[in-house]
Amino acid sequence: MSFSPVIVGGLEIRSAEFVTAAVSLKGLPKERLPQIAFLGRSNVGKSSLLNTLMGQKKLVKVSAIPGKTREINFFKVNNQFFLVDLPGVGFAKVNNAKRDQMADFIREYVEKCQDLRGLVYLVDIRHGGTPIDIETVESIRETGCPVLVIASKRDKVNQSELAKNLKLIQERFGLDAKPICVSSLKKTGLDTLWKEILDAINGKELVD
Ligand SMILES: Nc1nc2c(ncn2[C@@H]2O[C@H](COP(=O)(O)OP(=O)(O)O)[C@@H](O)[C@H]2O)c(=O)[nH]1
Ligand SMILES: [Mg+2]
Repeated sequence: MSFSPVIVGGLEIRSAEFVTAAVSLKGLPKERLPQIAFLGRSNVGKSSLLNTLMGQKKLVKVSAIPGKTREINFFKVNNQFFLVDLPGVGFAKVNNAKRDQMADFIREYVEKCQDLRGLVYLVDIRHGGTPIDIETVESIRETGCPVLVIASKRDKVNQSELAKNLKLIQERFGLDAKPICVSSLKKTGLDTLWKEILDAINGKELVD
C-alpha cells in the first residue's frame, strides 16, 4: 500500500502504520523502538489526537462507545518509534473489576516496558482535570515514568475559559508551566506537542 507523506506540526510523516494490539505484556511489539504512550479518560480525545498527529483520518479507531478499547494499540511512525494508544482510565459502563484489571495492565506496561520514553496524559480543557485524572497522573509519576500533561479539545472553550482552565490544570497537576493545549478538530498545538515527543524520543526527559 502506498503512503503519501504529510507534514504535521513541522514533522514529516513518511509512514504511519498499525502494528499490533496487546492484551497482555506478552503482546508488546517485538521490534525495539522508543515508545510514547497516550493516556486519559475515555472520550478525552486520545485516538483523535493520535490520528491527527500522524496525519491520518482512520488509522486509529475513534469510538462512540466510552471504554470500548480494551487493548494497547501500537502505531509505528517513520519506522523510528511507536505511538501507543492506551485504554481509557476510569471509564464508565464496565464493572469495577474490569476497570481495575485494566488499570493494572496499564500500570504493568508503564512499569515494565523498557522502551517507553514517556507518557502524554490528556485532560479535557473543559473540565480541567478530575480527581481520577490527578490520581492516575500521580500513580504514573510514582513509577518514575515521565508524564506530560496536556489539554485536549481546545476548540470547545473560549479565550477566557481557556486561560482559566489552563491555570487550573497547572495548579491541580503541579506543573511548572501552563500545559500544551491541542485541538484535533482545528489541528492546533501540534507543533509544540510533536517537539516535546521528539525530544523525549531523542532522550530528553518528557516533563511539563
Ligand atoms: N470538538 C472536538 N472534538 C473532539 C476533539 N478530539 C476528539 N473529539 C471528539 O471526542 C470524541 C472522543 O474522541 P476519541 O478520540 O475517540 O477519544 P478517546 O476515547 O480518548 O480515544 C469523538 O466524538 C471525537 O470526535 C477535538 O479536538 N475537538
Ligand atoms: Mg480511543
